[in-house]
Amino acid sequence: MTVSGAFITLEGIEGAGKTTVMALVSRLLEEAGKPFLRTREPGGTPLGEALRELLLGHRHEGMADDTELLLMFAARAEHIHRKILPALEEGHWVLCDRFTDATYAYQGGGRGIDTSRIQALESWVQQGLQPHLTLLLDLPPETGLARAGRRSAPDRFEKETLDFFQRVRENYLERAAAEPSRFRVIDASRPLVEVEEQVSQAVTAFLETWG
Ligand code: T5A
Repeated sequence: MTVSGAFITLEGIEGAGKTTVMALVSRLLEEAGKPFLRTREPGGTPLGEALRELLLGHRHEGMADDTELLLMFAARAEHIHRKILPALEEGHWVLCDRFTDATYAYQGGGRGIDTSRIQALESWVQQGLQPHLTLLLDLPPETGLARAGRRSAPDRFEKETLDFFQRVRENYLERAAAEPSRFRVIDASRPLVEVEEQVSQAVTAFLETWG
């Protein structure tokens, strides 16, 4: 696989501000003259969006943890083959709202699925594909859930306990500490203008190194 574009992901618990920050990163890439694809997980393709509805909606409340994990990777396989790899191979950048770090954080940290099973699926489905830069918007779950609650009715994940989101947050932070060259941890508890400043610095520095 030959790629010239970079693959950037945004991560964080609910209400961390990923959607809000996505607009800023898009603007920075536009200003830098980088053609890019903006997408999200689960979703990003017609089949992926259909799987997203099954995963986030309330029709299948008692879904088994393994089913949830496999559906996340089914949506991801479709996304990688139909959208992400073709875009990267054409030299486009890819800006994605969540990727596999979310699986480690939610299905691993949150649900308690063994990491080795997630790693096996990751290696099968991704064949070595990894983000080049991951912006982790970090904040206490209480703050994130309050923000998300003001925005819309809770989806199937947003109905989880505070404890669940605490485990998700800790898992994200552990991953960021283990891979400091890929992750930039943003303090998302700060007012939006400060969050945007942190993100802007991180993306500008990345653009300089990528060329
Ligand atoms: N999932 C996903 C898994 O379990 N495994 C996986 O492998 C994957 C890929 C997806 C769900 O699927 C799960 C995780 C998720 O539960 P989603 O829609 O991608 O769901 O994610 P959400 O986190 O639900 O998206 P949200 O829209 O809730 O959160 P955002 O995008 O992080 O937050 P945003 O930008 O919409 O902001 C929320 C509100 O806060 C305000 C905004 O204006 C908005 O009103 N806000 C701020 N307010 C004050 N100060 C700031 N700094 C603010 N930043 C934003």
